[in-house]
Amino acid sequence: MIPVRDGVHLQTAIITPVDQHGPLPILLRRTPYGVPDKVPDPLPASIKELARDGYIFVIQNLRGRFKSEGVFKLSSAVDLSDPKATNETTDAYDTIDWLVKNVPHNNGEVGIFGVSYDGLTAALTLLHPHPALKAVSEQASPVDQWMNDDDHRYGALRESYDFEYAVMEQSDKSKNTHFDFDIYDTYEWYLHVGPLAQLNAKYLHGSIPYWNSTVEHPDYDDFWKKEAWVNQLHSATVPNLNVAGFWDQEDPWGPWQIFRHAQENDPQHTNIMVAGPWYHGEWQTPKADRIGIVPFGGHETAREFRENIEAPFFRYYLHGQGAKPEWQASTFQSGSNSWHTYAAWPPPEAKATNLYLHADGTLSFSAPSNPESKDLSKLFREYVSDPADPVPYRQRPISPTYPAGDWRTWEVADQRFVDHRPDVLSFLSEPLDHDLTVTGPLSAVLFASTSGTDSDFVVKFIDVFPQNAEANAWKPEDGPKPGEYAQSLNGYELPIAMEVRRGRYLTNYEKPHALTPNQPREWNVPLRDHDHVFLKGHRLMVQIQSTWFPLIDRNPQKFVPSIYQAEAADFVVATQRIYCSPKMPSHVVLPVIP
Ligand code: PG9
Repeated sequence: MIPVRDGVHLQTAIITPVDQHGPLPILLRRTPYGVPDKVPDPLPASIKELARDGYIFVIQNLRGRFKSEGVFKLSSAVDLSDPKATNETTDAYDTIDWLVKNVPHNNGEVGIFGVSYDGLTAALTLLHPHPALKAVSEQASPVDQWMNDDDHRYGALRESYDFEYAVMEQSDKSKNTHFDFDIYDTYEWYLHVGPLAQLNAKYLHGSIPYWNSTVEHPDYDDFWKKEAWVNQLHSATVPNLNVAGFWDQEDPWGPWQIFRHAQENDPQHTNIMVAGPWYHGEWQTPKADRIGIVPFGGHETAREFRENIEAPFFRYYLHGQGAKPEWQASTFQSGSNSWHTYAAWPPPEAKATNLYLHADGTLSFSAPSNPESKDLSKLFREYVSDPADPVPYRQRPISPTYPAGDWRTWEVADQRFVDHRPDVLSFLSEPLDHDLTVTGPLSAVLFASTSGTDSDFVVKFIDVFPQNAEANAWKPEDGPKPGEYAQSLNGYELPIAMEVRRGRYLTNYEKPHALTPNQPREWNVPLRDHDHVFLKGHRLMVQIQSTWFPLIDRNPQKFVPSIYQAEAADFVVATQRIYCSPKMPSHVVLPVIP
């Protein structure tokens, strides 16, 4: 029980190697999920490579979780101007101070690392690092829960995630609680719940503080701005290995923001970025030789990352052995299935290239050239979006988020399951006649209108595999076993980048605005950083839709002051148009490597 500045004690497990006797560095992890009560045997894959170098591993429960005293606020807010305040930055500082003074045989050098919440607590040390802290590896840390990552996407609420996560961490101090769904398919359950206010009215009754804060603060107000801790970071304070997954279903964005903020002032080149084709934390699994059914060409990407990047990083900064990484970014590039290093990210040779949506449902690198014709069918495509029949974000039945089930890999799910719904528009290219390498940040520009006064647009950018991408596993004469036919990459529609924008926040995040019905306007949709090769023979696809449920809460499509107070009658059908004309050329912007 380690004391911190306000007298609170934090429950901490300290695991010291029995076969290494010299002074050793400390590797700290701070978590809300519980510390081990005995030494794990065998050691988890995630620390096997590190353990070979010799560390004193320290794992601590955050204040208010399990036996740690105090209150768990599920908060990233850090106020450095208040000397009496405690937060995850000060708790880490005080813990490190105690550890270097009290743990026998430590060498006075500390590292901190972890994934997701544990990554967040690692990252928060960057705001005011203890002098003994010599290396950080934040991995999948969120940075601004209104703008992106776990809880929202540019203000659009991640309904199922925010709700289920808040229940998990704030129902009971001494455990991780899984919400008890009484309908197997959570898509059906959330639809039955109805407007969002019903979640508190019917189930939580105001008992979960973080959920209450979420619904009390729909807009980007001071509450969320204080949570957005990364805006206080403007230099590389401690060497930091940022790690992100390209298919991270929770925190794909934060690590890139931390990397970019620290990059503002990094004269020693100690702020580096690693990204791979992973789901949330997949780099901690034994191998990661695939994600879902998509293989990585025989690479064990997780083991390779730990052996060749993570362990050498801590070895250099905490043991003083080996070489400093020379690169600024390293990725495992999907499609080509190969490791790459980049002297700068994004690579300067990447050329922004527009891929245009056409009204006949095709995609191409040539802009729409038809003169602004009177034939409306040549100017736009349209669909009807009905909040009563939302597009599922993955194949039903949809499992609860926790325990994780199919949640982990939904971002690589084959999008054929929705590409013929009348409320999903698909745009498809010809097969590529050469490999297309896309490295760096992607974005989309839609020219779109709605007949409503508020609305969402979801953009999905997809790699369509050829119909004969691979030989099927079964013998033609035997045929596939039940379920096996779908376990093939033939014709697979693999999402590479996906994002949602909510109309009410197009002009201003702090103050929502109604849209003007049927008036097309520009929607900018950031699609994050990627590194993928679309192979020769593959096609490119863009899908557009206006619901993504229950991942994103349903937009009523009628402007109301707060969607979280909307009533059933506010949810209306809307006609959505995507413009594909010379004056309004909807397109995706790709960073293409020549
Ligand atoms: N994505 C989880 C989380 C991190 C930080 C805040 C809230 C949730 C996690 O996996 O830990």
